[in-house]
Amino acid sequence: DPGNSLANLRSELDNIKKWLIFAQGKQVGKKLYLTNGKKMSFNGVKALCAQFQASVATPTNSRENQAIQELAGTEAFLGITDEYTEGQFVDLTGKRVRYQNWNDGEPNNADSAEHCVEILKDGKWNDIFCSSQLSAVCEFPA
Ligand code: NAG
Repeated sequence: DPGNSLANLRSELDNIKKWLIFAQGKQVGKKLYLTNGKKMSFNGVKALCAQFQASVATPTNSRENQAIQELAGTEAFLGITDEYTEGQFVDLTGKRVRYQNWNDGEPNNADSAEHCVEILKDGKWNDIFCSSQLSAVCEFPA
């Protein structure tokens, strides 16, 4: 019966998702974070994540922030910029971000040219050049 084989397929896909999260990912609520461990520019990360119908990791609370920090293990881009209006940090849908976790003295828009955001090893945020080469972490609907 085709309904049954579809159900089997679904349950097998659910299993594979669980293995992937178990082995490689971090899940917080309805979000799944994955990294390929590669360093690239912000546009590079955006394009990479888009290939998988995913977005750039964008923490909206401290649990998500910690998951991204642990997964990346190093500096990584977040899906947040002030490239449209200086000092106004928005997510990739253009929505102003509420949760923020800036390092002391940040964002400082160094050289008047830091319009992207990196998560540092300790989980704090720093504004940084979008052309920097940083780790790629994508965000998927879990
Ligand atoms: C610099 C950072 C800058 C940060 C400052 C804090 C780079 C290219 N620049 O090294 O974003 O505001 O430290 O002291 O990493």
